Amino acid sequence: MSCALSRRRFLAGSIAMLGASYSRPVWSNAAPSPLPIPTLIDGTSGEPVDLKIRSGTWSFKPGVETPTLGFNQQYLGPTIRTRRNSDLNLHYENTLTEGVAVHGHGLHVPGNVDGGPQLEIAPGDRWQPALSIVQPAATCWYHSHTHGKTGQQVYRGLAGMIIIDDEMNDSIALPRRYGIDDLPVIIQDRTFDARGRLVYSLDDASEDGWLGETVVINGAIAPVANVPAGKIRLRLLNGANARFYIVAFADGRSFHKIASDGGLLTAPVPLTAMEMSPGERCEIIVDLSDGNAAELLTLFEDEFDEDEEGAVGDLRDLLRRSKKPLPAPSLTLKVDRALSAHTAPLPETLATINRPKQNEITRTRDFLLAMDEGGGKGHGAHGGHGAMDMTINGAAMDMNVINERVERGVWERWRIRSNQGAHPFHVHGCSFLIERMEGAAAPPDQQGWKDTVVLDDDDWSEIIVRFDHPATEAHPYMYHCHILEHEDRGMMGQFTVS
Ligand SMILES: [Cu+2]
Repeated sequence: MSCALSRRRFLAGSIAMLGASYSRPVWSNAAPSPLPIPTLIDGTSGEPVDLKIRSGTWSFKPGVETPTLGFNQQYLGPTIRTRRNSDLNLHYENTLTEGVAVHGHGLHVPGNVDGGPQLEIAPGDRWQPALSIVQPAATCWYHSHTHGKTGQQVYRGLAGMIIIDDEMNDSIALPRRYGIDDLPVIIQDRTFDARGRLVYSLDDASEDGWLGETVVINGAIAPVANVPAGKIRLRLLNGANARFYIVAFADGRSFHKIASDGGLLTAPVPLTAMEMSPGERCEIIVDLSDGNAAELLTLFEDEFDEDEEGAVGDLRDLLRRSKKPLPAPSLTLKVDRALSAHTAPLPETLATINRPKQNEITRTRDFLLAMDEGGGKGHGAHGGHGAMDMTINGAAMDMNVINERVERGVWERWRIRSNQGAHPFHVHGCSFLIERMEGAAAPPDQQGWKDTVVLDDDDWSEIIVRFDHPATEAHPYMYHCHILEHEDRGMMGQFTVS
């Protein structure tokens, strides 16, 4: 069978000026929409943060309304700002007619406040998790994790960003003015019908998951943000259901990656392009002090041919071999010289990351993510026509089965691979370190704290992980593929920490 998910590993390298012409989308005659900036809610005071799960309508295409879901707002949710060593009290209210579970993705919190599928909020009910934030500064997010419905609920809009600050982040010269030079950038792709309304069907999703045709950034198609003529921090979140992106700028300019899923890297890593799999976050700094607009590209990785050598260092070469023309930019950063700019040099060092010694890693577990022909009997309710069985270590997700039992506070090595294709493997309740990725040593920009790792069928990806919080049988943690249609079809397991 075809396996569009298998792909060469994209390695960022030097990129010359692209100078490529791209086809502008048909709606470019309309004035570009400004980048929507989700409302910022300060959660550091300990006062409850009210998050009403609601239905709404949203216009992705001008003049066309489509039914959506959101937290407080019509689509997506507010950005919640919190801080290490503070309490974050969330008050969810589910006003929908269906149940919703909301997971704090990337948070180091116990299983009973983690928001896995066992913690579904019934229609009309409330859920008030009290979170102690004990982890370093990071960009995290919250999103639907409802059993069998995660894909459609996230697609309709149930996702938002969480920003954690700490003293380390405060002490170094980084842009930090939310909505001015520190921008949330939630990347998703959506498919629309002829009338411009959202289309989604788990049953009709391919084996690769639901791949949208049009990229939306914070819910807007090809928006423009006016920014100062200085350093701009983008908190990129791949919030797509299934799409792997290659992120770059149209003029090939370099940028610095400063943080991965779980926080700051040890030092900024210069890149001209990078891969982002579903669920991942990357904070980057791009310098606009030259006054030129920067056009952010989010290329669909699956539309690029495999490279026999397994690496691509030049985006021009990648584009030459692509099956489609270079897409229009997903986001344009336009310089407004009237805004005061962050121009301080980028710090040479960022965070300290203490890796455990090899002899501290006491146990190894192996995970095989598998897609097999079988009529979808592994998850009959969402099998669909010709759906495949989606399993981890031979078992589809079963709410009544604990698949692994982990000891608290002990380092483990987890080796993960698939029987076909690439998958982003996400683990709840922790940040981990990548030792090997698809058989190779982790590249410098993947050597920081992570909660999602890409794996494939060629070789093992290996992480070292430790859990510092409890997760009981009643409220276990999850590990799963973050292609949401794979998750909803059963590619997920449960584990306790005690
Ligand atoms: Cu998967």
